[in-house]
Amino acid sequence: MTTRNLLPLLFSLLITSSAWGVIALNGPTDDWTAIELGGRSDFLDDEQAQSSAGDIVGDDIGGNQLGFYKQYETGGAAGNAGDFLAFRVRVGNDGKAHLYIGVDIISDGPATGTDTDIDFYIGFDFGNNNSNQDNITFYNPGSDLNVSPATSSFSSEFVYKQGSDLDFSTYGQLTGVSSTNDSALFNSLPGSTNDINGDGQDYFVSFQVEMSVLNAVYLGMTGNSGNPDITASTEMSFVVTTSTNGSNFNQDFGGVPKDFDDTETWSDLGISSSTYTADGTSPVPEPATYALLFGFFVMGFAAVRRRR
Ligand SMILES: [Ca+2]
Ligand SMILES: [Ca+2]
Ligand SMILES: [Ca+2]
Ligand SMILES: [Ca+2]
Repeated sequence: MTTRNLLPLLFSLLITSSAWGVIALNGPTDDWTAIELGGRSDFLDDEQAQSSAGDIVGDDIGGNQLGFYKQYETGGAAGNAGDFLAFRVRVGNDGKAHLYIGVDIISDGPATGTDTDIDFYIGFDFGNNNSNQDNITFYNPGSDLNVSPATSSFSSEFVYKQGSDLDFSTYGQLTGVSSTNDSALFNSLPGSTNDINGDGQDYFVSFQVEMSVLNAVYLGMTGNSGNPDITASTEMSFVVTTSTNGSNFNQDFGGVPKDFDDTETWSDLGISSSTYTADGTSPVPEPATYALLFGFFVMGFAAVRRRR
């Protein structure tokens, strides 16, 4: 299915959305689920290109001001109708850059196992000196493996929202970090700041997409039409990157410092996020954790039997 003949489908989805779970994009971080990348937010001032824009910033593990968040709101209708999935990334300043969230839908791989490639990207062009429109765009990965920074690219795209749309601010916002949107600042937590990397006020890049559209893109544009619908309980993991040119990943990779081996896979680099359900607020336990829990259960059962 090409991008063009996907449009009528998306349009019909838009006009049939009856209940709306729109998310307040500038709400406090306490309303969001903080997600670590490689066990942290990211490093500071670790951009690849000669530009200070697009630096993903945040506290180390366990901090109060992390760099990457998600949020889910159900529209109350059947299935994913009216549901929204939102992302928020903290960047060092409001310079012009392009943000990409890579999404791997878990367990849509070959029957022999779980795939680890990125199924699609959602991009947001931002920046207060941005002469282009602040589009929110879905991207179909290119024909490369899409399992590492070096093997990732784009092919087709579908522009979801344009900066000129009258309702754009409902879908995408670039807002300075303040006590309004950062709960650590609001609560005056020790060490909290609106400028983690020391170059002036940090900014939140926040955007949301309707789950019905995300699902239509996943099934249609990316050629996953044989797979189940993406719903609130669908498991997924994320990578976060920025770019200064909008055509390849040339700036910051969430979770790794400036110098790293970009031929290593996202998972070997440790910068794929943990797995979350679309609406999850904590990671899905990994199979090994289930095994450990089962082990404790068996041991506990044996202890009970011994006591009898
Ligand atoms: Ca960074
Ligand atoms: Ca800053
Ligand atoms: Ca996948
Ligand atoms: Ca980085």
